[in-house]
Amino acid sequence: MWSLVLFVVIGLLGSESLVEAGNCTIVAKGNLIFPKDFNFGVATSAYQIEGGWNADGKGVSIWDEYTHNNPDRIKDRTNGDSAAESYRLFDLDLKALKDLGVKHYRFSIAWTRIFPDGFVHSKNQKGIDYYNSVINKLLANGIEPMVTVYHWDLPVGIQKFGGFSNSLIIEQFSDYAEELYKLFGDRVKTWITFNEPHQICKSGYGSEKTPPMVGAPGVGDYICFTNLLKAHGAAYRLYQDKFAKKQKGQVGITLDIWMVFSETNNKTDIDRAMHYNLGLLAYPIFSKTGDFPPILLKEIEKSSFDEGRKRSRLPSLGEYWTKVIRGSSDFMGLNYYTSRFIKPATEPEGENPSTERDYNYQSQPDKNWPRAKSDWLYCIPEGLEYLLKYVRDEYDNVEVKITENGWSDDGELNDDKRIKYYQSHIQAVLNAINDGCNVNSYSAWSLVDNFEWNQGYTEKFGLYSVNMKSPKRERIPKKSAIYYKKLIATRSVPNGL
Ligand code: GBH
Repeated sequence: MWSLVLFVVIGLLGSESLVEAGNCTIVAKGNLIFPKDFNFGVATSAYQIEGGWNADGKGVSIWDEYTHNNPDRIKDRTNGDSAAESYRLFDLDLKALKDLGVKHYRFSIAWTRIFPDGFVHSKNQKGIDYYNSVINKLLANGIEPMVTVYHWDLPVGIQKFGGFSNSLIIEQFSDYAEELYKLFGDRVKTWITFNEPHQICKSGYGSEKTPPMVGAPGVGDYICFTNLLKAHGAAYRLYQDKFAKKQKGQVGITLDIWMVFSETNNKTDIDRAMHYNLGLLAYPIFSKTGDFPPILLKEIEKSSFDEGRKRSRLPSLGEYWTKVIRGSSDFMGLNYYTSRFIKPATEPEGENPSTERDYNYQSQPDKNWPRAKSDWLYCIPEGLEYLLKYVRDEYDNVEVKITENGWSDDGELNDDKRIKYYQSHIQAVLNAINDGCNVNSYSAWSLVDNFEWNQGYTEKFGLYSVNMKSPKRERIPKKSAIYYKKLIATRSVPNGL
């Protein structure tokens, strides 16, 4: 029923009008004030801001190793060795957070600061002290910590055993997560196990773009997804069994998704594409039946047999794990940045095999959509509204937190395009709420300019600029910081400054 309504809505708007509307603005619909229980915050991740890569007993992560060994793979040959120096200068971040008036701060913990070689016996008190101090200072200032357990910086000591290609990751990750619950769970009430499985698995295992550079398309990525889902499920159950009663927190996962529009408004294409991108991770956790979406299991098994394989490249999770993973999240974290138009491929897409070939759509932005500094990032706020409605209808109106959303540029202080992006996207969230979507949290990416992975410091996402020339790393508010502060204070979406 709901999906029929969605189809009609998309049908009515049509791709024509969408393209016309695709100018980074969106019309307000309904109530103009955010509900009382809706929270605004900002997000960062450890490797991208902390620096202090070997300070106080920290171990080496795959991003430390990768940037040190392959400087030419980073656009400006930089790394996260010092970054915004948040390890040394957290008080500057705290001041910015207070200035903004955020209700929560989403940050990640560097596994290698807690367990330098990845395993529990290598515990490092100084790393623990650092996060205790961050958490205590946040709480003392009325800011709730929202903690990502894993944001891509796997200890090299864990990668030695295969990382996410070995099912050992299930116990390795849940041992680490258990220690975090024990150490910080009296104060941290919102946990995110993994940030963006798509990036972890497709980039690092399906391709060689990021560490550990496995490069096994259509196979390595699915092995990684499967092990990651199991590790997530195990870490969720552990919290329920040992901590939930006393600590009363929530545990979720953050999925990254580009919304899709069909050039022909074909609902079958949209549904199939959404199962392939969001559903691959969301369906096992949030659907009524669990396991991977049936269409993926069927189609990928068939391709695998056609390729002469003995078994599917994406096997079912099986009875035991289906049960562990189904329902293993108290909310769905979503990182939304952008959207694409899709149409069925005329020639097979990508290498054989690969997730692209399994997906089998041509995917492109509309030529009128405004583009950020990042070549993949176009401003299309309609995508966020549609995504939230899609999740409402497909996943029984599960609780959603927007855990990232943001815009890149050269780092200018007069960042009017970033303001336009935030204005339109936060309005899209409010429209979705007015339409019954169960979303209660928004985190802007990012608090400060930081290390943008392979793009180094050439693409800036911060509300605050960081003086990278000075050891003091002064934070300077951009125009967008002042805009976001006003938005938070008024709990509405101001029309500019
Ligand atoms: C999110 O990824 C991440 O959670 C965050 O860490 C990141 O800074 C932010 O968004 C902005 O990108 O340079 O070859 O690794 C969103 C997906 C991941 C897409 C990085 C672009 C760059 C490819 N982005 N990716 S590479």
